[in-house]
Amino acid sequence: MNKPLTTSQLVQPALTPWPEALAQRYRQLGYWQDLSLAQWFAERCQTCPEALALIDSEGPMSFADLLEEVQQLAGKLRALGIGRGEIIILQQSNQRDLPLSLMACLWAGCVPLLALPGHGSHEVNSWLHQTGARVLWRDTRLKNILLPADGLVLGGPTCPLLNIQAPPMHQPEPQDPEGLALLLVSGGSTGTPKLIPRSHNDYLCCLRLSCQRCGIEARHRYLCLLPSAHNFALASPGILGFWQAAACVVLSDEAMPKAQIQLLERFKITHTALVPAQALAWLNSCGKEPALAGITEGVQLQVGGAPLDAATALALENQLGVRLQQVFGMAEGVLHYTDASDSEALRTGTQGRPLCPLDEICLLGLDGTPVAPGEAGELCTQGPYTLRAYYPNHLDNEAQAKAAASFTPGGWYRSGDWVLQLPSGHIQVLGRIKDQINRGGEKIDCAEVEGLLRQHPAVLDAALVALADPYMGELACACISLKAPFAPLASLADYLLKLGLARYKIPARWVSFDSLPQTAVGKVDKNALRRALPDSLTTSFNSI
Ligand code: AMP
Ligand code: DBH
Repeated sequence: MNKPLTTSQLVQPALTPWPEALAQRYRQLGYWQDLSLAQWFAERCQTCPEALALIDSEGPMSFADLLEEVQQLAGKLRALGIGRGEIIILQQSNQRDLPLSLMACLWAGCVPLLALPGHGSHEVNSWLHQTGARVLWRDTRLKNILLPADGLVLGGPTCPLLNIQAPPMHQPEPQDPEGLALLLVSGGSTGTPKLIPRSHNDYLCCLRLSCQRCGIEARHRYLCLLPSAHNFALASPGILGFWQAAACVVLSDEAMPKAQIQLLERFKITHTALVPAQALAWLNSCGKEPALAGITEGVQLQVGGAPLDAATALALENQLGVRLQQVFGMAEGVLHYTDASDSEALRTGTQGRPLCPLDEICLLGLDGTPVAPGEAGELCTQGPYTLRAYYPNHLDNEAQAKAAASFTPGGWYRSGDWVLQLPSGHIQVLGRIKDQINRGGEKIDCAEVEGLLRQHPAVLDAALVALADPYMGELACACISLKAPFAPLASLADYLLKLGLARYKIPARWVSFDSLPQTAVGKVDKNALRRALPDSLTTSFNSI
């Protein structure tokens, strides 16, 4: 049972503001410019109306087309009675609908919550519940969505937006630039997927600086292959960062490496971004068909989201001829980039330097105190585009307390990443201290999946551990102790799928234990579990 909420929990705002002194500094030094995202968008579109903004499978759109479409959609949202400040859950694939619905929400003064296409009804229902949202705007069909009585589903062939007549909204809804602009979804390190509130000022700061740092110009073209609702694809510099430079973005859902590479040629792409698993697949394709490397030659390739080993990084530069840029980021904020001017060792062996001179980095040891220079520690940070608290979860005290534990008493974000920092400021990511599996950039929160498995009538206890995988980096292995006979164990996957859990979170391997090993305090001992797994599992298996 949840305990009653305390007053401080009740008053926690949607977006916890930065301390006044920091906010002043960010503003004085020009990192915060007091514009709303919609005002920024209007300015971008009006400075170069004829320029190409976007290409997808339906064809091209100019910035003027974009603006007109957004103004019309925003007018229709209004006519449907969707009000200022309402949260709208967006779940769209990599087509124009994602940036259009995102900007339309912002134009109308609503708050878009950016779900990824891979999220299932389990995740979407938990956000509907947590935020009290009633509108879901999506292009895929999800079963078992629990909308409130006044709920509304937008998108698809029966979308109410298609039939409603409404005047376009010519001016964007005025917004507080320091207030909540959008909600991103974290990979999560506690049982409930966490929501990340981002303000207009902070999000514009990170996309503007990313655009500068990566040297984006109007003549460049970005191929967006990662889910465009992910922070990497949206703002690092991503779709919005390329628009900041009046450059064109090409959106594609293409999943096959060879066809992805061919898109580079077809659309004269200069930049793209991949997670390491995709980068490995590109290397593999070019190994089989060397002519493909003629296409990748000279392309600026960003790789991030999960660890990239130095040998693969070098192979990307040498065999694909790309200009590699490592990106270490998180939807919570702070970004690190390597630069073209870095030495080969820094480009291939580190995850880069912080984006902003005002990003403050501190490495804490396991005892919570700062480590000596040159020693590894947990990356903790504050800065002009790093959150001060997660979106509150008033319905779940335990999740709320765990989310609060991701911050130091001074409000710095504890990333859970175990890193080294070189004197040059470059970071090397050594691993994680949070209980999370990184499946090729998609983060699986162990506690979340374990909690669901424990609810199965035959399961006594469950623990997820990571297995190394040559393609995905890590895969999830579920270790299960049973309280009633159940076979085959792997059919627990169907149970998780029926609950609506995202497909990428379904464990790839299932191992039965009489009882799970425990630590002295009675927690499941994951180190002992990993040691107990048969070698055959950890050395050879196929990715799902
Ligand atoms: P998310 O919570 O989905 O925003 O994922 C952020 C996490 O992804 C970071 O805290 C890191 O654990 C991981 N990550 C992102 N980029 C990199 C990278 N370049 N190398 C290693 N890990 C990364
Ligand atoms: O993994 C991430 O979340 C990530 C990686 C690179 C990210 O959010 C980003 C860049 O902005």
